[in-house]
Amino acid sequence: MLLEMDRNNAATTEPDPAFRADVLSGLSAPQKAVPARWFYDRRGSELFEAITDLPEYYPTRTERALLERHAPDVARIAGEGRAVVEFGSGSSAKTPLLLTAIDPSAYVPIDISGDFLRESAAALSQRFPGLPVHPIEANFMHPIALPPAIGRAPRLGFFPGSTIGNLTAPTAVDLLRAMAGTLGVGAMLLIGMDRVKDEAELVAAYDDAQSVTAAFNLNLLHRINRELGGDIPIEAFRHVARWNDGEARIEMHLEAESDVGFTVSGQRFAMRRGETIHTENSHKYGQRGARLMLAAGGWTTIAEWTDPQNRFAILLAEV
Ligand code: AVI
Repeated sequence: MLLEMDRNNAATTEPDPAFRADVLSGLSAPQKAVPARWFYDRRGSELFEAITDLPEYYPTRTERALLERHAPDVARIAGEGRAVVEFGSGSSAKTPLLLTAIDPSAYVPIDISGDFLRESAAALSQRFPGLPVHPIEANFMHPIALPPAIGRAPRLGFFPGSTIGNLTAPTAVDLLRAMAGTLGVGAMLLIGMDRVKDEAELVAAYDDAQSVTAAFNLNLLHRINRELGGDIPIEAFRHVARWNDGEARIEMHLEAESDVGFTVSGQRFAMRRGETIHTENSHKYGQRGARLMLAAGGWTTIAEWTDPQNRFAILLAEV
């Protein structure tokens, strides 16, 4: 999964103005915060891949098992011959499970990172010879015109990984509406959503024993220092993952362990000991909450599958 690739990893390139603006305004707010999409430079993407293999991080393997088991059910309900449109396709790691079952008329992966997108689209074309693959490099938060070459077959959107959980409810609803706009009349959507569960299990998934998630979180400070000319003393910060029960979400923060001062892009910032930079929300959903959010986004849930421990769900919805 990759929301934002490292277009600015090299110290020689100009800083991304959007990254700079987000960091400077986020560090100036009373509760300091940097949007989670900036985690995914090259190192951050590697660390995220490592997270998905951790014993504590159950979502990836649970969703994979659900897709292995229930992709034929999806095919039975959705019917064959749909064009599959994957949002934030990244490495398209789970896609073959769906494509094998559904026998699509075309596959349209959409991702903001063009290089990554083309690489994984080429790999998929090799694996499914004869399947028309039309990668689109775009931000899927807004409706996107699909290529006319995919014809008028109804579409099946695919949004795995509980990536929706990284958005607040209003943004998630906007995204679901944009997806409905992109996919058009008669569309269906297969979406992965993480479940509310025992707090200890959730916190462990975001604060693992090997500290890979800590490295993922702290990598954001390295990125700020490298790309925005910062001098943040990274060793003065620690990774914190906490459950916010009122919002039903895991929050990740970077907490200052002493009073610190630093400069980013020529601007001075100060933090008191214990003060945090909020770096990520990962919302979890009950059955009702998941369906309500889909409904607010214009989708009616028509089927839902969970694992025996009800850790994760995949939902099939129609417009
Ligand atoms: C990408 N996203 C769904 C992950 C999640 O679980 O919220 C990102 C992540 N952050 C820490 N661990 C994984």
